Amino acid sequence: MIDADMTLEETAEGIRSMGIRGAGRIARAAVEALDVHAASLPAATLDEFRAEMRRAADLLLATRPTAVSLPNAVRSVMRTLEADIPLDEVRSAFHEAARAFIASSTGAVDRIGEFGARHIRDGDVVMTHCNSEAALACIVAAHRQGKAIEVFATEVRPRNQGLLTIRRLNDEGIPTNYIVDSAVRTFINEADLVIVGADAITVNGAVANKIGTAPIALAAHEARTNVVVAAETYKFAPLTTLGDLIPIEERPAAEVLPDEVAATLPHVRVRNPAFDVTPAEYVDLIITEVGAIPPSMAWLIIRDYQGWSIEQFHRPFERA
Ligand code: RI2
Repeated sequence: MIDADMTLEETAEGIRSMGIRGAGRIARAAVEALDVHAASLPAATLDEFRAEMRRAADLLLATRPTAVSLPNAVRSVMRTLEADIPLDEVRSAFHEAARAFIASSTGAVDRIGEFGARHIRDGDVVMTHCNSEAALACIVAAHRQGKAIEVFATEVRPRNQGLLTIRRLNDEGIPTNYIVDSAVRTFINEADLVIVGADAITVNGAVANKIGTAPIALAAHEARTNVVVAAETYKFAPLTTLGDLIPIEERPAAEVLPDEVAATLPHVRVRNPAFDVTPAEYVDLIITEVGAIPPSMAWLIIRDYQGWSIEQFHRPFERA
């Protein structure tokens, strides 16, 4: 959901509470919020404008740590503030960059769908996990091409994003099996292909995605079922080239166990990581909007499509 009427604080809270979720949607919502905020800022000087926009960017960046789409998107628009030009021109350059990011982000999902559908054959059974617009774009495009496909979609404890997925699949008229997360190994032999999204992809091709993705990839590996990751180029994490790790968000315990139940279990600690990391060796292909690559080529995306270079390291926001 991108809502131009939401304030910066409302968007930040929406991302934090997962009312706005999904790595691509988070990125677009953050950029939209910055764009709206920039337009309403009464800043008199360029320095004032930059300072307030940095505060706004920091607020959004602090919401969720794992999806690298968020800092990548924020960085891509905040770069326009570095130009040494009059305030009015900086304002319009920022606005243009924000609109361009949002348009290219939605365009990327369509392209991924187009490319990804080519990997789904008539009669295939596809397993997916969580609710990824990029992964769903592939599945829906294959279905719209007239291929008779069937889907296994997981429930996705504890936030049940699987419900969003099965609603979408149902609306498209795609035959779908809804399974609990722990039933993945039971059904993996019925799947021809696994397609999932990504929150972050490291320079060595490892994929951070919704918790439960790594066990699916492991089961798929054992069953000799291909695992395809559908991810826009801005899901690749440039700072992993410098040795940074992907921070894995651990969300509130109450998402797993109600507080009143937890209160009766003083020796029990609930662990609730929102993501896990699938090693590159369990990923067959990453489909981006610029084509499909093996995970071992992740660095090329960071270098050639994000324009990442070590010089940027010292610029403002580069380590946001
Ligand atoms: P798209 C989601 O995270 C899921 O992990 C999903 O696979 C990933 O973002 C990518 O989603 P969450 O926000 O960008 O539900 O492909 O924690 O929509």
